[in-house]
Amino acid sequence: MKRLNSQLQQDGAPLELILLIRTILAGCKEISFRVSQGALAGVLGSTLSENVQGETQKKLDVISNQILKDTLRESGYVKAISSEEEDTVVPCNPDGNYLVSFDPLDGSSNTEINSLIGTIFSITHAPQWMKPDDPSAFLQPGTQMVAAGYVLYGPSTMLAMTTGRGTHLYTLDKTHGGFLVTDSNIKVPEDTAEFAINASNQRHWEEPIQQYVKDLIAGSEGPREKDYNMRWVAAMVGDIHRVLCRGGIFAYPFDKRNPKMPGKLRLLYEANPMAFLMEQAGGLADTGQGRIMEVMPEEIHQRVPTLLGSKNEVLACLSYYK
Ligand code: AFP
Repeated sequence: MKRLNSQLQQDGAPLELILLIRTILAGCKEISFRVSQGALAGVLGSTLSENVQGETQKKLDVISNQILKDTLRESGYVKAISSEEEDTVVPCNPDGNYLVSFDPLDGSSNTEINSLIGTIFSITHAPQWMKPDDPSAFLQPGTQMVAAGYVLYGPSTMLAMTTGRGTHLYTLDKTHGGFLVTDSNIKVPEDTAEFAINASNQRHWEEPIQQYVKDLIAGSEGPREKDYNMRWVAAMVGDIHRVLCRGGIFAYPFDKRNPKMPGKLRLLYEANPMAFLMEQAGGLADTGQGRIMEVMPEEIHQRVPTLLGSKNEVLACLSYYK
């Protein structure tokens, strides 16, 4: 099986980017180990603190964030990082050539039930003019990403990653500690009969998504004329992994509850990296108003509505917005 380095070289990734990706993955391997220790290492449960988004932090959120922060700071490749668990950007090496954004532990509410969780990351070039503590350099649209991926801590530890030359799946071989390519250039099926949405929020949705989901649930007796199945992992990494592997549509749509929070998912740490992976696998990623990767961020913790997945199903969903 092909190793990570060979795949990245084949895809034309420059040496420094390869070294940076390997640094991120070294951190993820440590997170994978900590996660697998669970209650034995006393890492489950919440801390007494909240992150900048007002969410109670789990112990593993804090541990995972610290591991990635320390690893990236020491590497020298990175000028600054932004993390879902940090109030503002974290300055690193003033001469670093890259910026890294990450959600250190997506789906952390799943830690207590030993269910799917993961780390999501994206990488962009660091502008020359940028001061390491200047958040404005992170306000680039997703089209500027040079790499993005997630590591899924499931029954196997898996990596999905793209450098803009297709999306590849890797599995961590714990016998020698390397990620091996187990599926290259994956293609998301264009059609699907599976959707993922938190239906308990239905009363807060806008009209187009209300009608779309109503028609999916109507199944073969409704206008879509086929029966759909629903799945919800409550961790975007788990839901997107399923969609990448066998198709589907994942939606966290616009929500009328709080105008300052039009969607739950964060543009930099969740929506953009997943959109890059999805598009590189032939799927679509939209907010309902346009391509996710073209959204110009206004602040690092910005949230956006998300519709991602099988091409024809996302197009069908978008037709309700027209
Ligand atoms: P956490 O990282 O705070 O656990 O949130 C996970 C997440 O942002 C995303 O991964 C899920 O799709 C979504 O929240 C699930 O949220 P609800 O099930 O609460 O709607």
